[in-house]
Amino acid sequence: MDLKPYLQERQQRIDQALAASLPGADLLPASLHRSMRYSVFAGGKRLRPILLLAACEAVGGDPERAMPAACAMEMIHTYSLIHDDLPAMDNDDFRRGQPTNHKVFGEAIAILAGDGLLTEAFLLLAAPSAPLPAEIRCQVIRLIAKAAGSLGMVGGQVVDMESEGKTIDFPTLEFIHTHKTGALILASLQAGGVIGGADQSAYASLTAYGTAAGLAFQIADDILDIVGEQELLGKDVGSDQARGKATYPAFLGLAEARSRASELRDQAIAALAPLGGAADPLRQIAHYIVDRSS
Ligand code: GRG
Repeated sequence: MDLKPYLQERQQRIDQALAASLPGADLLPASLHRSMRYSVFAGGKRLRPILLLAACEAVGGDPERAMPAACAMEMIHTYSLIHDDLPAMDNDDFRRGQPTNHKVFGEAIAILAGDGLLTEAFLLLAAPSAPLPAEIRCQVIRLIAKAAGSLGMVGGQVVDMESEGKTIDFPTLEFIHTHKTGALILASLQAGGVIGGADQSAYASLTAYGTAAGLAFQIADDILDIVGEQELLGKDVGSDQARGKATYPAFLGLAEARSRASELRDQAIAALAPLGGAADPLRQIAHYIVDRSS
């Protein structure tokens, strides 16, 4: 299969579903809804929803049934980026090639847009229009909530903030990476699997893939912060070093970090063996995660 058209087609379908799911830009309060939509449609890669749909398909499920969960995942991811860019956190001016949300709408609306997106995601997951049995729906809500909350992404963000400018050990670095970034990626795989009807063995394959791919993604992100092109990334490069952030390349050196990312990619792909050809998109996405330029 050719990954580029596959990704483009998925991005388009996800964008359409997101546009239909989010409150309209003219709905009151329009400032808030415009701000939520601004960041959601600022040009993200849609990696997490694409993984969620691909995981559903890999276990023989219908990806359309997984679309509300895919949109919810992108809303949560976008909220995290809006909040991460705030002056109280990374204080970034650009994201996805556009001025950050608080630069356009002001800090208070940016905070509330993040809150709105997080809440909207769970509204979507709980909505009766989502074509899922109640038990599956609850399982998906639980695993996404855990991944996004203090035991997952938010917890990873806190340890990351508290580690800035300090010397940390390697297990702490891995904790930050697996929680701040890895948790949502892993939950995307698991949620897609649950919606697609994965049995225990298929769920274990997706979990192993998601764990390895999530860490590989963050290592690739660390590497891009050093060698990436600002124009392609849509954000400043070199910011990790400027902020004294611990990263894989800072710990291992660039070459070793690259080889660790490749190792994790191979581990992720190996974990998919029991799923056969239906998991081909996930295999290709593992390559893309490590070799991407943005
Ligand atoms: C503020 C609660 C809270 C959490 C923030 C995810 C996160 C936690 C912060 C983002 C900081 C960051 C840039 C981490 C690096 C990995 C990452 C999540 C990159 C952005 O994800 P992409 O590349 O972005 O998938 P797009 O724009 O393509 O969706």
